[in-house]
Amino acid sequence: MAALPSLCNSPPPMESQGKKGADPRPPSNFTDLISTLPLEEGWAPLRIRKYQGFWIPERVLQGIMDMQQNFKARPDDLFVLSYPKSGTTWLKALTYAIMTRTQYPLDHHPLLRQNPHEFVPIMGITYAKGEASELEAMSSPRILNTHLPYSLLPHAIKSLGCKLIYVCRDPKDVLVSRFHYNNRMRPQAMEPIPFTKAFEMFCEGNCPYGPIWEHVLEYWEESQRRPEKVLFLKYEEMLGDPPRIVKRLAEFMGCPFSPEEEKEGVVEEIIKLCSFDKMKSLEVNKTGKLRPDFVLTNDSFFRKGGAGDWRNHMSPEMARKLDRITEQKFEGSGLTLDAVDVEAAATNGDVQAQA
Ligand code: PAP
Repeated sequence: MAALPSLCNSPPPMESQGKKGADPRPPSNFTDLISTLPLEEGWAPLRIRKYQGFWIPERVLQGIMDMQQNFKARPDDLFVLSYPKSGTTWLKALTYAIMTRTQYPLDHHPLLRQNPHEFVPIMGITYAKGEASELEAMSSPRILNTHLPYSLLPHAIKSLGCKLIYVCRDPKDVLVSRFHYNNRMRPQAMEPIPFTKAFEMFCEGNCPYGPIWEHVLEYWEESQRRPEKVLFLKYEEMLGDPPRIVKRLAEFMGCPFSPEEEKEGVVEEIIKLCSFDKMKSLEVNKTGKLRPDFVLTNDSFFRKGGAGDWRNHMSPEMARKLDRITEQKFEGSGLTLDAVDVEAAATNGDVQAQA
């Protein structure tokens, strides 16, 4: 296999990085400020607070404020960004597999033994745990993740011109995914959130990291201004043409596939390794947990996959209402969510994530 450019040569396998345990540096104390921010409790057990225009889960807010002030970006950092439940886990797996493809044979890849979130840490949670030193201990180039909107990213990420990859998804499927994920967080004694209530909160923008439309638009606009630094992807496009997206990702990351790699089927191997069915079938993703104190097991990241599950949850009126909000919010931006393609495919059954 041909030698790869630098970004792909020295991967950061998290399994061997940093030491576990608390960061000796105490997190900054922002609790007074946090208690004054507007609170939404409808997504219990999550509590979300409105901070700089977006609803951020209270449990990570202090970590996020700490991160905004103290995160030390490196010019070769790569960021995987998304509104939650938009395809983050898949994008993490793909970027990590692309970056490390010469270090590990794809049939013995670490992604077969560990969940993608272990290789691409969620920065806000790491800071909230007081473990920022783990990020500092990672070797370059790092792949890092946050659900923060563009306007709330630590300034250094922008001023250093780090590369950003954003994935968005049809808001209707995002809501359905969030609804199930949130209900799984609830202790058994708690009634599930009724879907109609989740729908209302989502439409109001009162949803973790919401409003979704402003979140998506901020990255969309930045990708139009700086296409060489900000890659904007759609989950439905990833489902529709994985080879094109995987090649596009590798080019953007600075490690395109060589003609030999393409001939050897490396692109297809990566797609297969990171596919929904493969990931869901792995023992670590059936029973494993990201951390012992995390409420959910890894299987909660692999529910159904694909596009169009909103049809099983929403009336046509609800779907039209949500689509209308999306159209109004995106009007004039040049962004569409390819609702037509998804519609067409969905008439033949849901668009399923590829095996
Ligand atoms: P996160 O924000 O908690 O990290 P995220 O990975 O963004 O979640 O989104 C989860 C969704 O991606 C789930 O959708 P669903 O609830 O509609 O099923 C999950 O099934 C889907 N997903 C996870 N991995 C893959 C994959 N490899 N291919 C396609 N979809 C995937």
